[in-house]
Amino acid sequence: MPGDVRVLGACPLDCPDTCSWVVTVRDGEAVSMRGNPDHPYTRGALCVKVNRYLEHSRSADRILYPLRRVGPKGSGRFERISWDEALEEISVRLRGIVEEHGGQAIWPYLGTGSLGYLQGCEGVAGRRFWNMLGASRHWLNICSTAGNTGLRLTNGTPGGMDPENFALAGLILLWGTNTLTSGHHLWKFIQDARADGAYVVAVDPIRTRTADQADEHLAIRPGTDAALALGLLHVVLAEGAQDEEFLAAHTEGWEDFRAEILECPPERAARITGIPAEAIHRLGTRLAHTRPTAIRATMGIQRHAGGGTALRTIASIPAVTGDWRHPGGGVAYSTSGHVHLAVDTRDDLLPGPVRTLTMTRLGSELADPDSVKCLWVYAANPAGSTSDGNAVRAGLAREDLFTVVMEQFPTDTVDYADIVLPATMQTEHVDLHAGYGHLYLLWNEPATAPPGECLSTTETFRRLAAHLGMTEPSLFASDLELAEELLSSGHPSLEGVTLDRLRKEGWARMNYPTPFAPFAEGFPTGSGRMRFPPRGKAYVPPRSSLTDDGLVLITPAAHTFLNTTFGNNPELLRRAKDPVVLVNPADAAARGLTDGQRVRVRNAVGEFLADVEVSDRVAPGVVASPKGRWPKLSPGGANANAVVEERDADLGRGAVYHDNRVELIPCADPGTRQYPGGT
Ligand SMILES: Nc1nc2c(c(=O)[nH]1)N[C@H]1C(S)=C(S)[C@@H](COP(=O)(O)OP(=O)(O)OC[C@H]3O[C@@H](n4cnc5c(=O)[nH]c(N)nc54)[C@H](O)[C@@H]3O)O[C@H]1N2
Ligand SMILES: Nc1nc2c(c(=O)[nH]1)N[C@H]1C(S)=C(S)[C@@H](COP(=O)(O)OP(=O)(O)OC[C@H]3O[C@@H](n4cnc5c(=O)[nH]c(N)nc54)[C@H](O)[C@@H]3O)O[C@H]1N2
Ligand code: SF4
Ligand SMILES: [Mo]
Repeated sequence: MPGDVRVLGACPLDCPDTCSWVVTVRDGEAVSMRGNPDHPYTRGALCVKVNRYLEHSRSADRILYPLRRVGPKGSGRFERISWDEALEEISVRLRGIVEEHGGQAIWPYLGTGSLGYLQGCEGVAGRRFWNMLGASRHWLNICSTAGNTGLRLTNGTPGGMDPENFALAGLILLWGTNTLTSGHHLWKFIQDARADGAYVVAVDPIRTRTADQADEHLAIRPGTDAALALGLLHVVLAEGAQDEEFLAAHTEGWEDFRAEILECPPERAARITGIPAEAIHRLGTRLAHTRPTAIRATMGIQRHAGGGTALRTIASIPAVTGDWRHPGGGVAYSTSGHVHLAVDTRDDLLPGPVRTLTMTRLGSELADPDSVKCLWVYAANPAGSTSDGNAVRAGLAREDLFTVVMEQFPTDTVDYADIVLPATMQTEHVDLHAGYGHLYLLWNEPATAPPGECLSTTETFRRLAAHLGMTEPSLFASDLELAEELLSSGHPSLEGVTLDRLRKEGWARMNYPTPFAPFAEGFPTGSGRMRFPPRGKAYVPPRSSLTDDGLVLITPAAHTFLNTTFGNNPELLRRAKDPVVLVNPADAAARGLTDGQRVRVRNAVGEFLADVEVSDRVAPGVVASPKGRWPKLSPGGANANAVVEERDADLGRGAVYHDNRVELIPCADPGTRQYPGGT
């Protein structure tokens, strides 16, 4: 229509694809949003979730004004207050807490609701403000840290292949990743490779929709991937297919690692992984003779006791085969390691050394009444997304805890807040983004004015700093100044990428060659050499392997939600139906369970309710129930995190969402449901 304006933006969600979107604005209203057809990775498509983003931004339950609690904690009863009242109450409380208990009694709990460098976690929004108060550090370990740490130990960086180069591969391993659900834009590149004859293998305990589309599916026992990697490499060595030249020039620790491989023939790997030895042998032979081989592993694979090591050992494969020489060969986990924006958290503003608090330990940390006095939650929904949901809620219920939540929607976490601050959504604020599944930077220009009195994260912290009488100039940098600063690192990958250009064009590829073989000439490890796992450190078994009691629960990405984001969208909830737990026919029969029957999924830490879906998509001994449900919108008022233990993975203090044992108990009381707009 004449007068329509096209505004370019970026999807802020925790998804590797970081799509470029085009919003059409008519008379100040956003009337449509679609994937940018000009963006080489987005290629015109968003996804089933974000296709509803505009509708979601206009939902009736959007939080539009600052709120103060009037009911008991957890009740979600609030009264509207002004921003001035909210800032005043917060200032008084924060000052009191700092004076009485020290700044470290404040926990700034930032999640992955936005990956923005201004508004979200990639730029650690708010950190300069928290440094002024001497608040505790926050370790965002909930998502990818075990794998990141494993890859840093191996390659010096979590960065690896350019996912676009999957189009060049002859063999593709989709290893612990559900591409068609949790980052589907890679699929087009996989299909390009297939058109040229590539063979695609999915390695996943679940026969996912991605596994359905692969040429072969290996149903691995959860948490045993490193053993599979060793078994495959055993075959590569037996075939004499190791790249001696690459090994000599670019690696260290090969002799030890070689000995480790030789101790794990396919038969041994088969016993550990549950994959038949012949299948390991066949795939090992393919791997030995197919250059380039591309491996896609994402975060699901590292949510186990040995998850960091799994990435470390898998990342050793292309160093043995020499795949890193070739574009289209190697491992793609997260391209974040290739992003060199200048994030300056100004830690020099801290009054002294401070402790670090770990996201997945929220429940136990809050259980200590002397530790945390103020919990400040932003872009996070811990009551729905964090381990040991019951402990989290018990902690949030503490009367003496001052809880502030910056939110867009009335989540379970919001229900426990003392003060709620209304937050803008992506179409209403400025941001700068980099994908973790591609090599582009994206600019997000706001398409509309914020509704009600919503403020962006940056603006909220600027107002707080002013209200507290702070004068440090860097606390008041404007969004555009912050963006300029981020782009000013001087790193060669950013040469020619200016703010002007980003604002005009919406996105820019970082300066990496096309095609890209990041480690063809060496690794960013200091020595320049890739480091194989030391002797005895190539496989760490999952916790679930320590006992045979019960069933191993995997809580993977839901197709219709993004973590708990969209968990209140009526249409997506309708499509998702009631929570299910996939159970193998043998396990169902052993427990007398039938399809559709509601069960308690239970262990020592808690329980949630789900309907049994009898299915051979999971092997005997494994059950699966997708993440992302809002507890208060679920039968029984709990989601899968009620049975996830507070425990760390081997590296990076990663979370263990897929490494818990449960039992299924028939449920006499079906629980209540309160879906918005439902019955
Ligand atoms: N639709 C949708 N998309 C999402 C998300 C979402 O919630 N919904 N979440 C986003 C987030 S937060 C992230 S971090 C990313 C990446 O998140 P993903 O890596 O996609 O995470 P998961 O779905 O947990 O795991 C991927 C696959 O790994 C499998 N898996 C679990 N344990 C093992 C194992 O031990 N070995 C192997 N081989 N496979 C295993 C699971 O069965 C699952 O199919 O996805 C993002 N994309
Ligand atoms: N059982 C189980 N649990 C899991 C996982 C699993 O595999 N299994 N995966 C884990 C993973 S990978 C992740 S990343 C975490 C994610 O866990 P969280 O970081 O808690 O992310 P979400 O659950 O999506 O909640 C994000 C909230 O931020 C809000 N939000 C979005 N944008 C903004 C903004 O700009 N400003 C403000 N103030 N708020 C905003 C959204 O409305 C939403 O309520 O969940 C983890 N939880
Ligand atoms: S969630 Fe992922 S696939 Fe969907 S629009 Fe956002 S970046 Fe794209
Ligand atoms: Mo994540």
